[in-house]
Amino acid sequence: MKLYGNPMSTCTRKVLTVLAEKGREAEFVNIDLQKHEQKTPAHLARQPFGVVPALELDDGFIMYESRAIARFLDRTLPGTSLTPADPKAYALMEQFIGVEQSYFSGPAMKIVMERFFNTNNEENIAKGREGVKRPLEVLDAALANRPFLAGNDFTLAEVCFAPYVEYLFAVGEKDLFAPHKNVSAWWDRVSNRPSVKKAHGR
Ligand SMILES: N[C@@H](CCC(=O)N[C@@H](CS)C(=O)NCC(=O)O)C(=O)O
Repeated sequence: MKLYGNPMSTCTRKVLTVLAEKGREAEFVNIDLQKHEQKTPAHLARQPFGVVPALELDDGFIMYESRAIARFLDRTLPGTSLTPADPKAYALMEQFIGVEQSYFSGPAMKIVMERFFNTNNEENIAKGREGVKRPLEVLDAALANRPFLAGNDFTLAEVCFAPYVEYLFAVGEKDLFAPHKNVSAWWDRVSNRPSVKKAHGR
């Protein structure tokens, strides 16, 4: 199995987290985003939108889209499932993956990009900070009476949120989390998980 990705990429990190949870390694093929290797014909043949990651199985099956890959690996690799069997917990997991994708990661990355590349456009940062406010409030309320977003267990919902939260802390935005005690306690649990540490190069 080959994973075409970049170790700094949030989307690649979701896939790496699932592999680490399952105790599996894929052959990692580094796609250099600075050199635009994601736009080469060879990579476009695996990922027609010219981004990472893409997964290639030993039988030649190729797929892309980080959340789809995460679900596929969780379903096919042996080990503890990251998808709840209980239908309501499953619904909550999918709901929060939707929250991450639709409301959180966009504004979070707006902040991260400005800080990470030192462009520091304060207008963009303010928009990003405003954007993540409501999702963080919603997460905080959800985590008031359970340790993880879908219930008692770490699931693909945490896998999907972790790379963006990791970057917000890495670029010094920890004050965003200070008013949200439940989110802060949750992040303590999530960020100390060996799979999350490994996927994020810690
Ligand atoms: N929806 C895609 C998004 C992939 C994506 O945007 N990847 C970023 C890195 S996290 C990328 O390759 N950026 C390089 C570019 O846009 O050229 C997924 O979840 O896999």
